[in-house]
Amino acid sequence: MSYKVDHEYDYLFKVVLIGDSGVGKSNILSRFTRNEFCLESKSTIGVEFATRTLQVEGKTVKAQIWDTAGQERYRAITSAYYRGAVGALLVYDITKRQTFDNVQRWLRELRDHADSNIVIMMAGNKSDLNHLRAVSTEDAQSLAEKEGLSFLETSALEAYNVEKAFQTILFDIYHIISKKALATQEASSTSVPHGTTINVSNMSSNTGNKACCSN
Ligand SMILES: Nc1nc2c(ncn2[C@@H]2O[C@H](COP(=O)(O)OP(=O)(O)O)[C@@H](O)[C@H]2O)c(=O)[nH]1
Ligand SMILES: [Mg+2]
Repeated sequence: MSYKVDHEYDYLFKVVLIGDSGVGKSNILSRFTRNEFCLESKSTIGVEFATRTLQVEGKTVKAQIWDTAGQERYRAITSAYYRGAVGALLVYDITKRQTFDNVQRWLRELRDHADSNIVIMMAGNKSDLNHLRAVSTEDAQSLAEKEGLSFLETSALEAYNVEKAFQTILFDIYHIISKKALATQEASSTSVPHGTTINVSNMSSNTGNKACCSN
């Protein structure tokens, strides 16, 4: 008799989507995980999370990306949303200045609720609407530098830089994790052995996906 051990990935990384309502978080997620885009906003019907598996430096990484179901509108995101997250994509809308001004508020939220080593990428979404631009790339770049964030402009509509944004986050997380693992190995080979758990893959996945776009 044989049995199959379910090891379809080497790492599972939880990444949260945050940012004001209407900036395009759900569409960034559907673009990345299903290559879909919805023109109408369906902010009340959100997914809990969606996953996509990809290769990072020869390892199979499963990205579990969490989306809000519109709670951000009421500033009511709970700490459970951030629990276990190793990455965050903080999205604003390049055509709405207020959504960029609120980036600081989202960073405070991350500081309060998320792991201090969380990898953060800021994304200025809707780059296809350049004619309506209200936030310059330079302003965003200097904020990103000041706050130590990665930064890209994206378009969920045109599938521009969405893939790259997630790849960058996952790559950065992978590097932090593999450095930690190396440090642990070195420490255990030079001193009394002790176990260290790198907590990246023990999130429960009893919550299911709900479709955002049914078309
Ligand atoms: N032009 C354009 N519209 C977008 C883009 N991403 C999202 N939208 C639109 O912006 C609205 C809000 O998107 P949604 O993903 O629901 O935002 P969320 O509230 O942050 O999840 C919807 O009408 C989308 O069609 C984009 O890259 N370009
Ligand atoms: Mg949404």
